[in-house]
Amino acid sequence: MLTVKKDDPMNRTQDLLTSTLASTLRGWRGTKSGKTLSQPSQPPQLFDAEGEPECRLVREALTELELDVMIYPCPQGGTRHVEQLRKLSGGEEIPFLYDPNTQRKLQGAAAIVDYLFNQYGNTSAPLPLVANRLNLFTSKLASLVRKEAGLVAKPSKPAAQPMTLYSFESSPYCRPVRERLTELEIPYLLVNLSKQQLADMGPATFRLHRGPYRPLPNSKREAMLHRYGRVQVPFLIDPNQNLELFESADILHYLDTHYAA
Ligand SMILES: N[C@@H](CCC(=O)N[C@@H](CS)C(=O)NCC(=O)O)C(=O)O
Repeated sequence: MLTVKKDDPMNRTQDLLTSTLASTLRGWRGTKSGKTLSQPSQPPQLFDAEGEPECRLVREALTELELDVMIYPCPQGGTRHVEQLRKLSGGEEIPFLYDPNTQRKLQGAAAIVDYLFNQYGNTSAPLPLVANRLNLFTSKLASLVRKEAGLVAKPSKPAAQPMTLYSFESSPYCRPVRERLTELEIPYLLVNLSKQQLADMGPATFRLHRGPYRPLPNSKREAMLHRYGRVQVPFLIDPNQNLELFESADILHYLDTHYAA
């Protein structure tokens, strides 16, 4: 049983408020998607930093396409994935996407968002998601309200195997977890669990529709419900410690306890 020390309630409230504000500044992009797409046989690899404005636009597109992706965090001052990034891209700039399914390599939010929609959505990127000046500006504002969170590396111990995080981009509870994974340079499979219907709306404990919760058939949500008994994000799986954990405060405490140096 994991013992969990609760964060200072004031800090926690402030954290959730600014996270909600960040999502509001982006108009809650990165919340919904259509029906579950078939996932490519290997997840694309994204070299990312949670607090970096261009990276946010890429992750919003990934949520709206409901695509899973391997995240290699590259915060400022980080070292763990820089060599891998340099080998693939020839430089150190993020966001950078490598798609092992097509061998395509893309640099920058504009090229990546465009590629993802064409390749996996069979359409062009909708205006609210393209990396134009307005979207970059509001993404910068979202980063500003989160200050340096998810941007700068902290001393950390390596995770031998990548973790898995169930999340969706705009979730105010998931953002602090993704920020911490970035700061600790922990690679993870980001499972995007977008909202696909009215019944998915609202917090897990207070859904906006009445009656038992029924995710769309053959969706990732349905698979999660069957496997783990509930659909709630964030949900972290750490194969290194054989651990599965709900609740953002518990996940943050766990990461700090086991991986911060
Ligand atoms: N107390 C939980 C709250 C988590 C929560 O309510 N997450 C929302 C997303 S922001 C959720 O899972 N909603 C249900 C859904 O997306 O189906 C935590 O801190 O992790």
